[in-house]
Amino acid sequence: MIKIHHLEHSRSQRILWLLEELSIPYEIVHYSRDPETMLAPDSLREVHPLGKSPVLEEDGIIVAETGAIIEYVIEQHGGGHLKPPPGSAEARAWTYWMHYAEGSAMTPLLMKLVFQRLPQNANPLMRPLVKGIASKAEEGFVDPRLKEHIHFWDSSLAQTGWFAGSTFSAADIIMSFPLEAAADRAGADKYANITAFLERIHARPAYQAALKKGGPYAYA
Ligand SMILES: N[C@@H](CCC(=O)N[C@@H](CS)C(=O)NCC(=O)O)C(=O)O
Repeated sequence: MIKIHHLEHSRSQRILWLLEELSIPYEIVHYSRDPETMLAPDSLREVHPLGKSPVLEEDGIIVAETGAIIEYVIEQHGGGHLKPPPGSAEARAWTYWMHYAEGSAMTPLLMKLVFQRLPQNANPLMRPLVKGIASKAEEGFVDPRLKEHIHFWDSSLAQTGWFAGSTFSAADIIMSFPLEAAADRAGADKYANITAFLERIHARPAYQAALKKGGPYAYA
């Protein structure tokens, strides 16, 4: 049976959701974050050297990286679901989003999170200075980049409401995390197509079932 090494409050939630959408039985190994550092416990490094979640395990096969896990599941167990027909324009879009979500969209979001947390981790005497530098970097560099990405998502969703063609697919699953995070901390909730997308995915029974099984999930 598929085993998912799942860290609370994390991107890993998408894999549980994918498996629920496909009605594939799976087992979850739960990991909690360190309450101070928010990092994963060292025990995850015994599963994969980088100690990040998600990691999929099946019959001795270990697969890390959300996109690679999604492709593995679709290929091995998808039965033709959640991926457009090979060779179609929709399939090319699907592959694009599969790489873009973690390769491009998450970069400015992660930078924003780092700059937001910098002042609170600084020496109290240095805090005002660090805060000033962090705000400058956020406003001058990160926020404009992030805005471009958010506009891009909103206009991509304008046509059909989904990322790869006219129906729901695993491209929507991988894109859910950047959109959720950006709605929470970067103003993406002010964009109509993004908000409608988030409402639609959150209402899906498989999304709800995955949330119940996965435990705490605050993507901020
Ligand atoms: N691009 C990787 C990112 C993996 C990743 O950074 N996972 C986070 C969860 S959101 C994690 O494990 N963080 C805990 C840590 O860094 O210790 C993927 O999509 O699988």
